[in-house]
Amino acid sequence: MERTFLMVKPDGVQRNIIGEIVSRFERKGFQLVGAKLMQIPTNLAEQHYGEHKEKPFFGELVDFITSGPVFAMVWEGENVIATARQMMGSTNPKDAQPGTIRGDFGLTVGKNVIHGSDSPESAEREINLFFKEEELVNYSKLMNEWIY
Ligand code: DAT
Ligand code: MG
Repeated sequence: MERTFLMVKPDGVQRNIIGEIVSRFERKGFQLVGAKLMQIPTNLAEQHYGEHKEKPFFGELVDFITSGPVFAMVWEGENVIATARQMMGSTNPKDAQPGTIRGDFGLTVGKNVIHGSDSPESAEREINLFFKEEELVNYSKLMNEWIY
């Protein structure tokens, strides 16, 4: 079963929408297999956003993601990587459709509420960056018979 890394960013935590965001993925049918509230150290932030290190906004991005606690999660389900990206909406909330997380809760690209892996390779890399194997839980839910 496919897994992805999702993270409520510091703005989402401060705005009390962790529950709202978790609820959307639960209701969709995905299964939570790991989660923690954490303060990201600078070196982890720089690694996580390594692909953007040449971008003009890199410093701002690292400052923002380390500015307060985040809620890091691993979710599992069929096609979860691409579907979670669709549920998040476009990177810039001004372009994100209503009904998506960024479309419903964000206004500016700097504070866009949620992070989600964009490919199987980034999902694997990011899950391993944020979670140890023993922090992820393998379990089955009876409800899955009504989803799959
Ligand atoms: P996404 O988070 O949708 O995967 P990304 O990987 O291109 O988007 O960029 C990572 C984060 O960097 C994004 O969530 C917000 C920030 N960002 C992206 N483009 C930006 C820009 N032009 N100015 C400021 N911040 C930007
Ligand atoms: Mg990205």
